[in-house]
Amino acid sequence: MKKQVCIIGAGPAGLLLGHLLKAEGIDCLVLERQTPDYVLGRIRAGVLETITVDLMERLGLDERMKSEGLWHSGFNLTDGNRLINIDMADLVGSRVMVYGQTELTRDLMDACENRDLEVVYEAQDVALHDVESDAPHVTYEKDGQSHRVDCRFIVGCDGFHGPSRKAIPAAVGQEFERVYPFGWLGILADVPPCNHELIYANHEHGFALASMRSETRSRYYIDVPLTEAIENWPDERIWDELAIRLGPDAAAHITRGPSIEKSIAPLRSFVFAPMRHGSLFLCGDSAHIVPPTGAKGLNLAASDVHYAALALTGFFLRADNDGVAAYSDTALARVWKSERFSWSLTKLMHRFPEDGPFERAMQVAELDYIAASRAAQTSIAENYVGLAV
Ligand code: FAS
Ligand code: PHB
Repeated sequence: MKKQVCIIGAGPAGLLLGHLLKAEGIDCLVLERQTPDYVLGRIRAGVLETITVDLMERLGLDERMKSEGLWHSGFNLTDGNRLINIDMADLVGSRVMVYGQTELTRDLMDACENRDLEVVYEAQDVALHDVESDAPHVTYEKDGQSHRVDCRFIVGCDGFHGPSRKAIPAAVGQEFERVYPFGWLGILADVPPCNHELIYANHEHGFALASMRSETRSRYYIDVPLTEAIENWPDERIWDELAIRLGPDAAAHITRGPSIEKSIAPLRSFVFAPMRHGSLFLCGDSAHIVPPTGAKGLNLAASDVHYAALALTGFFLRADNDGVAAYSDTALARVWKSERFSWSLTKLMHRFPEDGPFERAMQVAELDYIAASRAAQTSIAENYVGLAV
């Protein structure tokens, strides 16, 4: 089979890119190892920046998001003694959309047929070949048959554990990493949220986040040691801990209920450079991971895809190679700013085992400063809604 672009991975990055390229008439194919249900079964992101909303709008795929999603013009930081509201609408004239990654991925999946975007699910043993040449190819197994896709470019949208990043020689690639000493235990429950906006809490018991998927479905997180087993956390124990960590005001509004999903995700900051090598582009979690505190992971995948689509459209429609040549630096510039913001919010709102009284006093002083400074709040708001692409 011959395609202009072969995309590996049908998560949000792969599907968004597939739609953007098809919308420009560029012939592409998406290869996904899992089934559609498996991909939709992963509960991940919940907050969308302007860039992600704009891309869905540009693709004409924003109808359900606009009707079922929630615009949030603010969010909150608390350390039990106070609730600091970051009013994004007032501070930077912008807002975020609360709409689950599952729903966004479903909208992208449902629109594939209309746009004639071919996605091969359950494609096994995907392998990349000759990525340093102008004629790379991808091989995969499907239903016991071997398949080969010859293409001009390969785009690795296959997440942190996918094969694409590993196709870049170690001598070329550089890795930057910080692994955090805790994970996020998240629960999803069909109960109304305890607040109309998100609350991030730094409590002596640890971190907590009150988020949501709708006005009847809530998403909560607490941090737990990385070694923690989910079996040790029956629902009631999680609700008790949330009531303590979120503070008395929020606790008074928590509606308890059975969890419909419960999982622990490790926290990591990770960047791989370069994000293009020869005819291989990397987009999304295949090139970088952020701790979810800044709600940046999915949105960074969207901005990578935005830059990759511009570069590939320039190449195929205008024989312009500048975008391809500049892709890695352009994408990494925004990645590093989001990595910094996600790391700084994680440092501010979590208790690190190695921290002593001085570090704790620094957290309190920083929250004091944020509570009193419009400039500090504006900086946080500007980063949370998403920096310009
Ligand atoms: P994905 O991992 O989503 O998709 C990669 C795809 O490639 C998968 O479908 C996988 O099956 C496929 N694949 C892998 N190997 C393959 C192979 N060999 N062959 C073929 N296919 C292969 N981000 C936010 O912006 N906001 C949040 O609120 C937020 N909350 C989060 C909460 C949690 C608990 C977690 C874990 C993450 C959160 N994130 C959040 C980050 C998350 O949303 C990711 O950044 C996002 O899924 C990245 O999308 P992709 O790059 O498409 O990678
Ligand atoms: C979520 O709703 O899943 C969520 C929201 C904000 C974050 C992380 C996760 O920072």
